[in-house]
Amino acid sequence: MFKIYGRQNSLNVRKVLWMCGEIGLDYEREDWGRDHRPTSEQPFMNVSIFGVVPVVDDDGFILRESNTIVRYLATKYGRADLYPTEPRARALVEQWMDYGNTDLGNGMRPVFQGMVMGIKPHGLPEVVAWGAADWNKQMGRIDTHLKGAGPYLAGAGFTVGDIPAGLMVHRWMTIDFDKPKLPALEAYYKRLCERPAFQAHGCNGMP
Ligand SMILES: N[C@@H](CCC(=O)N[C@@H](CS)C(=O)NCC(=O)O)C(=O)O
Repeated sequence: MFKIYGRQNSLNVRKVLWMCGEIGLDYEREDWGRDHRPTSEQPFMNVSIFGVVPVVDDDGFILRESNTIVRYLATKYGRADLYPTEPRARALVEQWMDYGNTDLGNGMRPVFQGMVMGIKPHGLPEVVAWGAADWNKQMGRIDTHLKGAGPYLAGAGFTVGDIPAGLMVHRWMTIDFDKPKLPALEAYYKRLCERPAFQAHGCNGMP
């Protein structure tokens, strides 16, 4: 049985849960991380010394890094529709995955940690203001991209490239702060919200 270590309100764990839903993979999950058992406890350290969730155990094969786990599942289950094998098509999907984990998250972190979690130093007003401006700028770029492409980030079909960024879009839509109107982004979010696996692990009431 595929086993997932990690709390289900973690954005990175949600990527893996969403992917399992997309491919219909059964799993068991143990709560680890914030507000649950700390990842510094020995049973978790025995699985991963890195102290972050998610970690998965696929019949003894231990893997961490949410994006890597998502790609591993697509490859293992032969889902070239979600993760193409043709080099250019694959690179376009990976481009969105990398962006979703890097530039798109820089502004999100202070906004989420400051406005939702109340964690310092990100909670400092000037840091939150910087984060909001940067996050809005990145979302504006996705909106512009979607106007000339889409309906999904890498083109005509839903791919794993939509998973990290899709969860960021969900969080951006959910947190109440000053945001520009971005119609193409909004339409994209609505499209994602039609997917049962995203309803379960994306637009499910958790930011
Ligand atoms: N690069 C890692 C980052 C993992 C990460 O930062 N996970 C956070 C939750 S989103 C975590 O474990 N936080 C500590 C905790 O929950 O105790 C990945 O993508 O899997």
